[in-house]
Amino acid sequence: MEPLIITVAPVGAELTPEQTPHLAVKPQQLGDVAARCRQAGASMIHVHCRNDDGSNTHDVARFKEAYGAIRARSDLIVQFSTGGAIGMTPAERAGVLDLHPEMATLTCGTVNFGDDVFENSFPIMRGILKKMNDLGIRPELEIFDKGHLSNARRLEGEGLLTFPQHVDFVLGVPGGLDASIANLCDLVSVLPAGCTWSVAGIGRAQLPMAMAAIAMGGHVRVGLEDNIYYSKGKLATNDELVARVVRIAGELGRPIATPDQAREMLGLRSLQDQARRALM
Ligand code: KMH
Ligand code: ZN
Repeated sequence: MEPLIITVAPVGAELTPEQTPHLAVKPQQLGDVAARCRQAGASMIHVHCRNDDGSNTHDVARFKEAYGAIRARSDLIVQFSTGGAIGMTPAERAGVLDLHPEMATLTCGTVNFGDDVFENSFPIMRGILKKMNDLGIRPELEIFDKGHLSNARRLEGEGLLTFPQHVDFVLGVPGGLDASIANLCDLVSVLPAGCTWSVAGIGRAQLPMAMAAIAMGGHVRVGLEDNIYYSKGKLATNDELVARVVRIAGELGRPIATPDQAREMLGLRSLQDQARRALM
């Protein structure tokens, strides 16, 4: 079976330091999480940043520090969030692309998000995607609802996106598509040919969605951004969540992708190639 790409999403934008002591707030803490998760079997990290007081920030300098701290401690694929937090402007969300991360998310439509609205109108999506295209940054398409795939097809029709792409199904957000095996199978059945996909189940759906993806040949996202518990009432660390996926994949005979294997599978440049280009 194809090696399994495990993405860790350790920070997110909604989690507060009061909810868990394991939230990485400072860039050095993010570097530490990256090292531990790499050791546990992750090949990609999805990055949000916080100020020292735990509040959200999409400050470019803070992301630069975080990128440096992650790279100093690991060879993980670094994927920046352009979703940010509710209330951030599109320009703020896209500003971190100037740091040339290897990948960045593109949420493919507006979705209710608890009592809030996570706004991704076509003008917002076009703006973020154009910037990614100009800078040569590969998107990961975030799909919170089935119609988001139709939106991605529309962006393809406008010439802003070509398929196949790497897609992440975020299932179980209150306001988005429920996390169920039936919904996951339905989404996979309408994916454009050749796409790779992962699933991020929210809350207690994280583990069953991961198990389904391993069995179906998809890939997995885990981490505190989506779920803070290891089991009922027991807080998790990010590396514990990664390690559990590795164990289950082992039982199912699915090998784990190294970051460089994952780069090859996703059509990204190797770290060596990136370093060579940086010197040119
Ligand atoms: N925090 C959510 C509003 C992403 O990172 O691309 C958006 C989010 C998606 O987390
Ligand atoms: Zn995110």
